[in-house]
Amino acid sequence: MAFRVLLIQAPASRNENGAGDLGGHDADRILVPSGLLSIASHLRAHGFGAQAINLSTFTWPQAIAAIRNRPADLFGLSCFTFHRHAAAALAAEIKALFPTSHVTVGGPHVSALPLDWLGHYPAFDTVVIGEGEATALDLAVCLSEGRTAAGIPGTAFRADGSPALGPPRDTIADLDSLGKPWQHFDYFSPITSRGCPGNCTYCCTPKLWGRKIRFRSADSVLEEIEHLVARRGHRLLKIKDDTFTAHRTRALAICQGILDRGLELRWTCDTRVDFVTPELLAAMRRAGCIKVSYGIESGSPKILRSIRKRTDLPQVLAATAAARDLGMDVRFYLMVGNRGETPGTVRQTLDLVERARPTAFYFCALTVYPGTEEFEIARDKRLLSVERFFTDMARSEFSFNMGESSPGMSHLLNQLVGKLGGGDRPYAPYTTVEREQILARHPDMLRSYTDLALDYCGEGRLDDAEGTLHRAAAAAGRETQGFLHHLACVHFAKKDMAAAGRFFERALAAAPEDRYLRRDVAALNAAGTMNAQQQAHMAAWLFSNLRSTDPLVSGQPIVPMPLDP
Ligand code: B12
Ligand code: SF4
Repeated sequence: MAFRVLLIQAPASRNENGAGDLGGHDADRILVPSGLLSIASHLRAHGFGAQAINLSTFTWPQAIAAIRNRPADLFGLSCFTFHRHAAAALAAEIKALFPTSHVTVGGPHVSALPLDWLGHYPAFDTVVIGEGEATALDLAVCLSEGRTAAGIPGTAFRADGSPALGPPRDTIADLDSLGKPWQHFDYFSPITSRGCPGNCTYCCTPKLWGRKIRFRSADSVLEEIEHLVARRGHRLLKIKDDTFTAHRTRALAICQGILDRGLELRWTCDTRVDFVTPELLAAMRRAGCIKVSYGIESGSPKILRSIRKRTDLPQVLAATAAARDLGMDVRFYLMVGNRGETPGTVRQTLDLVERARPTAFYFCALTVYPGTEEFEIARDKRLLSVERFFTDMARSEFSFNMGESSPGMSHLLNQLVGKLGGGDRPYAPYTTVEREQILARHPDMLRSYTDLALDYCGEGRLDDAEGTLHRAAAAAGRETQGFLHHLACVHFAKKDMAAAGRFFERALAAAPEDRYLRRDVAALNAAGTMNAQQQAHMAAWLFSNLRSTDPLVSGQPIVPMPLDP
């Protein structure tokens, strides 16, 4: 029988109620196990029929049921810190169900603690440390040939019952040589590079990926984007590199390639304020970038030094102003509770938000992960030990106030994290007047028109919206699919059903695979005849769809469903 490999993203916890622990269904927190998809594709490219299933939104009983029906010779789990207990428990279930199978695990959490992990959990046979594709392939080849898995480079394994380390494994020099996940799986979050030029004290990227950043070529990234857009109908992609713009000329080539290939999509990315320029942001905007998220962390120069962020406040203000000048959404990732934090430095952070005016921010308390410098510091201060990651079952993660220890500070942090933490907080949205000014400054950028048109729609100025969209088509020199989709919705809101129908039809003819368009058309077809109130609701729904930055993934994450097609 062919050797069977099953790769698994475990649920968040042993919960009975599904995705509650994932912080709701915020689209930016939907777990797409890109690492597993990459490994599965790589194994497939080398002849292994690897399957991947995403159980991140499953309840525990659903997860067990999914495993029970899928026997394999090699099981591979992915492990973040937050779901380490669930990953360990799932492995124990797997071993009980399939005692002769080999169970391995990889990911940022176990890569930092490979020997401890094996020492605590007998259900795991090996740990894959760091980058997993080449190591997983070696493991699959060894096991399928009936050889021992002991001593494979890049793993921890058991030697005479005791955990031991294999030799280190070199990182993969040419990322284009890896398998192509887009040919096998449906997802919305490409990863186009590995590593980061930063070396922040709270982050495990430097240890996991090394300080030398590696990039896929622009051609490979464009092939992926084109496939996801044209074949899978995604019109909204979230590029999830640590620092997407680290290689300026590559980022420019990707933007130019999107235009050259005539790809119509909206996309977002994460980066650092010291790796953008107004010119690069303009190129990104032209290519459909709607949002850029910056790792800001703090508004205090002292804190930025203490976490080794290597950015300064003028850079934050300049990078935000440059993105706002173009009408892009700007999200700040912020932290509180870092070493040196005082009520005064927290206020500096809040002041920075006020001065810079991002369109959203995301506050987190300092969380200490293994494999980071903060972990070493917390351990030296006896605040945290390796052992607690295994024994403290109550906590998914460990957040600390490493700053001033005072009742005033605790009160402030509780208030802040309680009030502002736990997800995106919208802030300083663009006004319609600002949108008009942006269009006046950037009449060559199609997003300037659609954003303004949607603002007009929100104010019930449907004629203005229609006029703005026609100006967009004139500026583009053609009726783009996005134009047709927007115009169909405007006509629907104007109760001109015949025109709406015609525009929807033309939009579908231009892009039959577009899942956003198909969703809207299907909903309209299913709705049948509507009274005035229902029609108004439907129009509002259509406009909110056009604005939405939630990727549309069939069945994920609301309905538990494997990612494997
Ligand atoms: C995209 C992303 C997300 C996405 C989706 C995550 C996902 N993939 O499922 C979202 C936005 C949802 C997210 C959320 C969070 N994230 Co996040 N995220 C990332 C990011 C930027 C990229 C992940 C990725 O796809 N990488 C690329 C792939 C190829 O790498 P990989 O997944 O690590 O897999 C490789 C190896 O690890 C290994 N491997 C992994 N699994 C397996 C399994 C087997 C069997 C084998 C053999 C090998 C193997 O091989 C893979 C291929 O080489 C990483 C940073 C980074 N650069 O990796 C952070 C990161 C993974 N996130 C992190 C954190 C902390 C979080 C949050 C807790 C943040 C928060 N406070 O809310 C949440 C947790 C999720 C939740 N509860 O909602 C940390 C994890 C630290 C830790 N020890 O757990 C990271 C490492 C960032 C950092 N540097 O600190 N995240
Ligand atoms: S810039 Fe971001 S990814 Fe890079 S080391 Fe700092 S926190 Fe980690």
